[in-house]
Amino acid sequence: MAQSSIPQPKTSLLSEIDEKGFSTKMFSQNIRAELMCHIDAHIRKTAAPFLDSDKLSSFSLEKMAEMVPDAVWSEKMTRAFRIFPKELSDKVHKWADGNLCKELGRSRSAVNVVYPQEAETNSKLTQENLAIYWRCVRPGKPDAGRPHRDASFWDLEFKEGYDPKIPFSFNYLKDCIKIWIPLKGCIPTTALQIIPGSHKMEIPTIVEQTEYGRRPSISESWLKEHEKDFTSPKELSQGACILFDMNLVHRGPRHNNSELRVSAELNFIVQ
Ligand SMILES: O=C(O)CCC(=O)C(=O)O
Ligand SMILES: [Fe+2]
Repeated sequence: MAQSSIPQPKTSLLSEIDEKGFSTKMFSQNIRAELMCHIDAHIRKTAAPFLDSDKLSSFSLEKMAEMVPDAVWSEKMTRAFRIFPKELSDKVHKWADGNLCKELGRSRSAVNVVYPQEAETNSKLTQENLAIYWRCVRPGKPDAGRPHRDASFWDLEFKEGYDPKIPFSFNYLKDCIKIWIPLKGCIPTTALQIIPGSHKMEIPTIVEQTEYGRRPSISESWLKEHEKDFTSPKELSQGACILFDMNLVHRGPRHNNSELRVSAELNFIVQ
């Protein structure tokens, strides 16, 4: 994959992302409802074996999630099972292409595909499925990951031979924007939290061996020093999605809200 990109004039949206590391945009209510409908069905199906069948439809999604033992939850909620089916991911990509591409001063866009092992894990996926996926953070559970920069993950993935199957050459730092979409239960204490301006900072990061493989890890002392800088843009609780630089530090917080926190995310690659 080529790492060079043609210098292009900066639009105001691009300048804002370049300066602050992020921007927000109202997301489509209709697509949000369709995505939630798919997630609702997946959670209900996961919970079904642990419930009396006559109670299935009357329980809230929160109650459903509560019925699922942690080990089953972890297995059924690996990323391979949280990737949206093609008809839904196409809608999200089409929305982003129609609403953001021009504003970013680019003429075409693409989204990377799933990892080959995910298509093996989930028989409903093919290797061509776009890697647009959802997350669900249950109250009081460790479902959210550590603070990170997505660019550090890209670095590792490309080194390990991942092919995103983008039909044009692109630079994964300059031509890629992360989109995080709130779907349910996203209030400032549960929604994505970011450190504005952190995309331009020097941040000590190492690569660690974890139970999930090699993972980048930001130094604990840096995180401690910057704990007070994490913030959640207020627009997220009003239905806007956030667009952010691949080097911006962010995290999904653990929370104790009574509602599940559900969101979707994708890498939006533009040329
Ligand atoms: O939603 C989360 O918990 C984390 C999201 C994230 O890391 C991302 O969108 O890149
Ligand atoms: Fe991330």
